[in-house]
Amino acid sequence: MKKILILLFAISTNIYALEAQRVKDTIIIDGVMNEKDWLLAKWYPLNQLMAGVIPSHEDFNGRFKVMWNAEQLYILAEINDDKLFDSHPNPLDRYWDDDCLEIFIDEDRSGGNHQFNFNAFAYHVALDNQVVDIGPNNKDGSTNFILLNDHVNSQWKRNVKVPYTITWEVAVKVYPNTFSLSQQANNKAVTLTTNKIMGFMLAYCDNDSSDERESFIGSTVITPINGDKNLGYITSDVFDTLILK
Ligand SMILES: [Ca+2]
Ligand SMILES: [Ca+2]
Ligand SMILES: [Ca+2]
Ligand SMILES: [Ca+2]
Repeated sequence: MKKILILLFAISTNIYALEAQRVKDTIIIDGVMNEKDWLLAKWYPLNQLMAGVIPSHEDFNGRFKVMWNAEQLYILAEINDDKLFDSHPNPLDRYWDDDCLEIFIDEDRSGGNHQFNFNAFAYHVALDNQVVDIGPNNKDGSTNFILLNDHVNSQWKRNVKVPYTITWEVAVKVYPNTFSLSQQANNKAVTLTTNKIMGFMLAYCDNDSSDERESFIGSTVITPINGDKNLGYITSDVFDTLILK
């Protein structure tokens, strides 16, 4: 009984939420983790399989940190991937089947469907640092893949020593659900503040040579629906909670 009460308390107060510490100085997005600020943040694992096969440690392993200031979120991802693979030359073509870092953000933590709207964002950051999400359908009903490169600034570098770890530094502007493709001039990122709560999830699509991605691994425990855990691109209900400290 006591255990159940503690669990209910934990769920209701989100003590298991991810925490982002505030940047005190400056973080330079250059794929080099030498800022003192990064030492203030704790590592979170990327170890929850959402689709494909469980990778071996050599195939893929990763972890990340999150920080913030008024202008943007900062993400540091350390990725070990034995083969970098980008087989689709068009950045808008099946980008999820190439290696990419995927950042899920629900600014107001509303939850709900975001697949063809901006209730939440699922930024796919490709190896060329271009950023793709899906907007409202085109007039002919086809899917509208869009580049949102001005939302996400990222750089990555590989270490020169085995296992040649990738350090991927990212700055993300946080846009509200009022973001519009037709009213671009009115789009404004929100100013972030202490104690703000957002929906958040980080993931990596690992493909080494296959037609479809081999493993899709995220930060969040997802309860499967009909055996399927790959739900984050459809609904922000499955995102984690991120608290700005
Ligand atoms: Ca840096
Ligand atoms: Ca791999
Ligand atoms: Ca939302
Ligand atoms: Ca790979």
